[in-house]
Amino acid sequence: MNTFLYPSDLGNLSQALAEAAEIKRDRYRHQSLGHNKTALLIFFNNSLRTRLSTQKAAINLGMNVMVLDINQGAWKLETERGVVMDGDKSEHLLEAIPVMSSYCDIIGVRTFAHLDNREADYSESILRQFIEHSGKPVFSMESATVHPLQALADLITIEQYKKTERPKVVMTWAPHPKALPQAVPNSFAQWMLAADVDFIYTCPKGYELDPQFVGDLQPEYDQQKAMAGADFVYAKNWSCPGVTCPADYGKVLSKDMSWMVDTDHMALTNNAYFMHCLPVRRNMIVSDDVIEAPTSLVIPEAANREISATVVLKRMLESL
Ligand code: AN0
Ligand code: CP
Repeated sequence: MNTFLYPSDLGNLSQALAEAAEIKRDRYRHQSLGHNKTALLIFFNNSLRTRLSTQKAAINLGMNVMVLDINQGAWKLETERGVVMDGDKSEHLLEAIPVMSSYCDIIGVRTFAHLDNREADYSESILRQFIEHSGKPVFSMESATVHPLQALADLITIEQYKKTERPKVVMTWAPHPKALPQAVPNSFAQWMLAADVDFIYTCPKGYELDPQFVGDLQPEYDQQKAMAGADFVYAKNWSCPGVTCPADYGKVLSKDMSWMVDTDHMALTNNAYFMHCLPVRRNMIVSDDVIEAPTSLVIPEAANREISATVVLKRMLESL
């Protein structure tokens, strides 16, 4: 596997889930695979879970691991070609990428959407430059439009906790004070549609996700109706994807607090489990009661990030 952005990069998902289950039983099973191999994890944005779980995954596989925070100690990078570099950026990505790749075997990149230019974000312009110019396998650690390590961990979690063969999984938009990327909901929807679950999502008007990720699936605008009978409720905020109104791309269109997931919402479900990728703002996205309930999976879900990253690094090591 040379790139990791989409479920199709893993091929058969049942096979990947079987590998995840095997790794969960013994996470050090493939420790010789990464001997004398180095992973470089590059962060343009903050992270707690991705940073730690991906390092741990590399350790599980016997790899060496290096972490670079671009905005803390490295030179500020220009990412656009043709710019006269007379500002605060000292180095261009086009030099930085081959230099960084000369020190490692596999590269992970976190580079959030900037939310001001839909075309640049939706073409994954920064991650694509790494893929094109590094000559190394590259995986997204949340890039402009996708967060596949999260979605794979979410799928592993659903597989682990489901009580029926084909559970009903409902993703709901929830309010947040700041504009957030669409990467998490894009990937969650894309992976759920690729997996064997009954998936719907609900959001206010204007928050429709890009057909690249949801195909022709339309949202249910009535949140209460969507929640009825859910086995899993996956909450997430996202900013306007600009599908119906491109001029609104990246904007906060609603802060309607009635969308926050509380016990009244959960009462509509089939005693559903609650999921969120974290970090989460309590009493904006989800009430204290719901996130602290025994049905909240946020901690095991985060723990499964180590498993998803181990599966992905293992696949990349196998094809070096
Ligand atoms: C990010 C987001 O919504 O994409 C990262 C989530 C994993 N969240 C925040 O910036 C709060
Ligand atoms: N869920 C997730 O990716 O968390 P971090 O932003 O802390 O890595």
